[in-house]
Order: sequence, then structure tokens, then C-alpha cells
Amino acid sequence: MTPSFAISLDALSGWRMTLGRRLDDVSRYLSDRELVDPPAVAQLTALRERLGNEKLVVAFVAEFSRGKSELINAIFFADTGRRVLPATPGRTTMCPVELAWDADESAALLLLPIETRLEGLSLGELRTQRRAWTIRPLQISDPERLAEALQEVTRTKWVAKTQARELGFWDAAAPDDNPPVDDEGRVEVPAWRHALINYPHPLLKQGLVVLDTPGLNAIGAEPELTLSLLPSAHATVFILGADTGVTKSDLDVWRDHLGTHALSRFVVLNKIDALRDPLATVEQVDAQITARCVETARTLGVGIERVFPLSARQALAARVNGDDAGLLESRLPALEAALVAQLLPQRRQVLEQIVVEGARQLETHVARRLGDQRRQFAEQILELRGLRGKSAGKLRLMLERVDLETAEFEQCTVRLQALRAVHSRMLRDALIRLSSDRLRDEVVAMQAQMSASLLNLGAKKAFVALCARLRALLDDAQTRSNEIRDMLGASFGKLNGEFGFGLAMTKSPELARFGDELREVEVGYVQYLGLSRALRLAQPKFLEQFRRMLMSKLRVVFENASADLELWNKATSSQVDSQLRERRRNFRRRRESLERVQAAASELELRIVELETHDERLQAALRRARQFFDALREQATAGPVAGNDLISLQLPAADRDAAGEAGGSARRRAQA
Ligand SMILES: Nc1nc2c(ncn2[C@@H]2O[C@H](COP(=O)(O)OP(=O)(O)OP(=O)(O)O)[C@@H](O)[C@H]2O)c(=O)[nH]1
Ligand SMILES: [Mg+2]
Repeated sequence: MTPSFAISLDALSGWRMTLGRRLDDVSRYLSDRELVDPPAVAQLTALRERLGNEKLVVAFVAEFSRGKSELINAIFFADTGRRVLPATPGRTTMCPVELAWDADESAALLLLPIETRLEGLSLGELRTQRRAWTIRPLQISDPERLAEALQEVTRTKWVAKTQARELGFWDAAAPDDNPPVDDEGRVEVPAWRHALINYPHPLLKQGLVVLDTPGLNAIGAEPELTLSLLPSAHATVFILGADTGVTKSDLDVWRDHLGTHALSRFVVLNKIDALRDPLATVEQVDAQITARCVETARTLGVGIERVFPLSARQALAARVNGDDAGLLESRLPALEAALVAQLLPQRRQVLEQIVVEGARQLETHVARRLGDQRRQFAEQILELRGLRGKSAGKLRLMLERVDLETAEFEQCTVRLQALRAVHSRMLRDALIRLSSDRLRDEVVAMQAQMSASLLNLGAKKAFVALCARLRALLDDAQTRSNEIRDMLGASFGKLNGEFGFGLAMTKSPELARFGDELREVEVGYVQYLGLSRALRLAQPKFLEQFRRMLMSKLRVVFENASADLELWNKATSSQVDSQLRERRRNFRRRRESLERVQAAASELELRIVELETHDERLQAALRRARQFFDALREQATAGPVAGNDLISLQLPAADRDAAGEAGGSARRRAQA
């Protein structure tokens, strides 16, 4: 039985593929006819890559044994006909488990040994180091062996207390959080730090990434999870037991890890089958379930429409047995519909925005380039028409005039050189503030402050100070970028007036949104530094891991800001080069025409016709390019899975609006 989630994602992937093809059409047409310059080609390539690589991350978070793994089995893996991810009573999943599909790799389970924590490297860095991982091939055609292989994520090992402390699992100051100790004084810790399941599931193939997390304080023990994986998820599903309600430790998990990101949180009240009572009527049990939901919504401070009572166990069994009535009774379809209703329009909108904005910029670029060329043709045609019936002497004069104009025009090169020098110096000054060297220096300064402060009580202060310094750097870069814009605007005006250029300014980059991204990183980290777990930062290895993780997050923000700035400057200044080339070619053409007419009077009419045909060809090219852009835009904004189809899956109006607004932060997520 295919879950509704699968069908909707499938439709989205069809839309995305067609969109990709339209984009390829535009690229091919523009490149074949040389209608774009190299920066614009690079922009097209980047657009295409983003369209193909966008991931959709759904994280399942809860205290242990609430049924996270069982729910993932029911939503995503029922088609295997069995329970694939281990889900048993007591603590089961011992490390974060990421399910995804990378077509360049074969199906496999990749495990990162827990000891890698001692090296101070962040998970982000280790992802690219294959040597660090233990790799087990997966037999996907054999569900029994698959499930057997995945048992590995439950593996633990016994280590001495000192080692447990180094690994971050033992804290004398918080005895309640510590794991059990055996007769020999050893402590049980997870064997793996992280698991990646590369599995060719149809949903994963379409870019879905599912994150299963270990319950218990294990969540807080891995800063990567709190600071990187969970905040970057597009949706989080928080699971409670209907039998237990919201316990104190559930509330801790909720507050510590899901406190923000209100838009994308779904609350599941699992195990409603446990509330069934042979002595009560169906209505009585239903009323009880509803009462639990109301209570849960109030305790967590979410809308009741965000709470989904269901039974993951019953849903899995029903799907495995093809039992439709059982599936309905499990109430899982309601959660799936809500996930689809929020995630897919949100994802579609993000992709749509990317493409529409990219198309707009490129179209302007092409229109400007062609418009400029046409203007020069028009001038030439006018000049040649003026020659009709003119004497040889007049022709000679005209030739002299072209030579004079060429010489006058060439004087602009000195001015352009000076402009280039000033521009590149100003740009360098702006970019240096966003460089990774500068960022590293600032983070190192924060680390020094952190290690100096007693028991890391000053950690938060040092971090907040760092963020303030980084924001100042972004502001400074923005000021300098505005200065560049003003300088170029003034120079372009003069060049256009004196030398007949058609240089135009486009909107300069807004770095404010990178300030917003920085603010988001700050909020997440400040919250983390407030947790008791953050005391672990006192361990040098953890501080190092923290620094590296922070560094990689901030680097994404700064690199994007710097790339935006650079791209705008390149695109703006490349206009000068292409127009310079075009103008020179034009002078040459004028001279050639005159020479030809001088040689034979009959050439004049021929030459005029030639130019007119050329101009018509340019007009046709522009019309055709517009058609390609229209087709691209049409596919981006309409398409068979337009938001309406999906939104009609009963999402309350308030949430619908909210889902739309959530789109903006997805670029950061995709890139982080
Ligand atoms: N009655 C009932 N039991 C369930 C349901 N869902 C899960 N369980 C049981 O609850 C236990 C824990 O389920 P898991 O899926 O392993 O829970 P988890 O949240 O992944 O737990 P950890 O991996 O330890 O963090 C298992 O014995 C499941 O069979 C349900 O809907 N109803
Ligand atoms: Mg589990």
C-alpha cells in the first residue's frame, strides 16, 4: 500500500523534472546563440544544480520508546512487508540515524564510531571523510537481512568511567543523566556516533531525508544534533505516548530542542491503541483521546490541529497486511496528509522563487544585451541610408569621421582602466570583511575567551559578543557595497554620456538577509549554551568540536554573502567589457561598409539589406528567448501539482499562510 505522502512527492518530482528540462532548454538556446556572457552562464549552472539538489528533511524527535522508529517504519517502510528499523521496548535507537539516497553510492549502512568524538571533528567535516566510517553493504531485496543489518544502530559498548567522561556520556555534576554502571564500574555507551542509511526508497530518491533520533538525554549529548541537524530540518515530528501523556522529560526535550521553529512542528500522540478498553464504548474511548489531545496542545502551547493521535504499531501492521480499515482506524493518514499539505507547497514555493527570480535576472540581461546591439545596428543603417546619392568626396569624409570617432572612443580605455582599478580595490575591501580568514580569527578569539572563563559560565557571553562582531562585519560590507554601487552608477552615467555606452545598474545585493541567517544561528546556539549539557564544553575536545561546527555554519552564511556580492560586481562590470567589445566591432563594421561602398556603389543597398536582416534576426532571437523564459515561468508557477491541489488537504487558513512564509529560510537550510 503506497502512503499518500509517496504519491504527492512523486507528483512534485515530475514537476521539478519538467522545470529542469525547461531550464536546460533556456540554457542551450542562450549559450548556442551566445546571448549571455560567462557570469550569466555560471548563474544558469548554479540554478540548475540547486533545482536538482534540494533536500527535504523530516526529523522524528522524542524521549526514548515513544515510537519514533515504529512511526518511520509505518510511514516509509511498510512496503518491505515488515518492521525494518529496530523498534523494541526499552532504549533502542542509540545514535542519530539518517535515511537518504545518494545515487552515486551503493545501498549501504555507514556507521561513525563513537570514538571520533575524541578527535574534535564535526559531523559535517566527517561526512566527507569516508575513512572515518564503517561501511556495511545492504541487501535491499531481502527485508529480513536488511532489518538484521539495521540492528547495528542499537549497538552499545561498555567503557571505563574515565572514557565515558571523555566521550561526553558521564557528568559527575548531573548524576541523574548518567547511564547505568555495571559491577566492574563500567558504563554503557553507544557504539556509534551517527548512522547513515543509503537506501533506494522511492521517497528518498526524490530528495527526502528522514532523521530518526535516539531518545533520552542522548539528544543533548550530541551538539551536532541540537545545533545543526534539528534546526535545519524542514519539519519535525515530536512524539508522545498517549498512555503516558506529556511527562517531565518529554517537556524537557520539547523545550530544549523544539522550542523554536513553530511552523514546522507536528505533535503525535502515539499508541492510542493502548487506550482501547473492552469495557468502554468506541465513543467513550474517542472522547478520551480527544481530551488527551486538548491537554497536550495546552501543555505544549500549540494549536490543537497540530496534534495527531494515532497508533504507529497498528498502522504498520495494517499496511503490511493490506488492511484498509485497520489503517483508517490507526489514524496515521491524517498525519501524512498534514505533512504533505505543509511540506510540499512550501518546498514547491521555494523552488519556484529560485527559478522565477533567476529567470527574471537572466531575461533582463539578455534583453539589455540584444537591445544594445540593435541600437548600434540602427545607427549604422541610418548612416548608410544617409550615403544614398553621395559623392566619392563625401564618402572619404565619412571614412575620416569614423576614424576620428574611433580614436575618440578609444580614449575611454584609460578611463575604464582607472574605473577597474578603483572598483577592484573597493570590492577587495568589502570582501575582506566576509573572508573565511577573518571569520576564523573572530571565532578563535571567541574560543580563547571561552576557555579562559571559569566553568564556561562566560561561554554564552563570548558567543554573543562574537555574533555582534560578525553582524558589524556584515553591516560594514553592506556600506561598502553601497559605496561601490554609487561609484559605479556615477561612472556609468558619465561613460554613457561621453562615449555612447548603454551601461545600466541593477539592484545591488542586500546583505541584510545574511544578518537574519546569522541571527538564526545565534538563537539556536544561545539556547544550547543555556542547557546543562553545554557544561560539556569544558572538555577541550568538545570545545574544539563546537568551534568547528560553529565555524562551518558561519562559513556558509559568510560564503553566501560574499558570493552574492562578488556575483553582482562581476555581472555589473562584465557589461563594460562586453559593450566595449561590441562597440569596437561596430566601428570596424562601419569602416568596412564604407570601404565596400567606396569600391562599388552597388554595395550600398546590399549592405543596408544585410544590416536590416541582421537586425531582424536579433529581434527573432529575442522573441524566441522570451518564449523560452515564458515556458520556464509558466512551468514554475503553474504545473499539475500547483499548491492548490495540495493545500486543499484541509490545512487551517492560519497555517497555510504560515507555510508560505516558511519558504524563505529554505535556501539557508539547503546550503547548510
Ligand atoms: N501499543 C503500542 N506500542 C507501540 C506503538 N508504537 C510503538 N510502540 C512500541 O513502543 C516501543 C518503542 O518503540 P520505538 O519505535 O522503538 O520507540 P523509539 O521512540 O524509536 O525509541 P528509542 O529508539 O529508544 O528512542 C516498541 O516496543 C514499540 O513496539 C503503538 O502505536 N502502540
Ligand atoms: Mg528508535
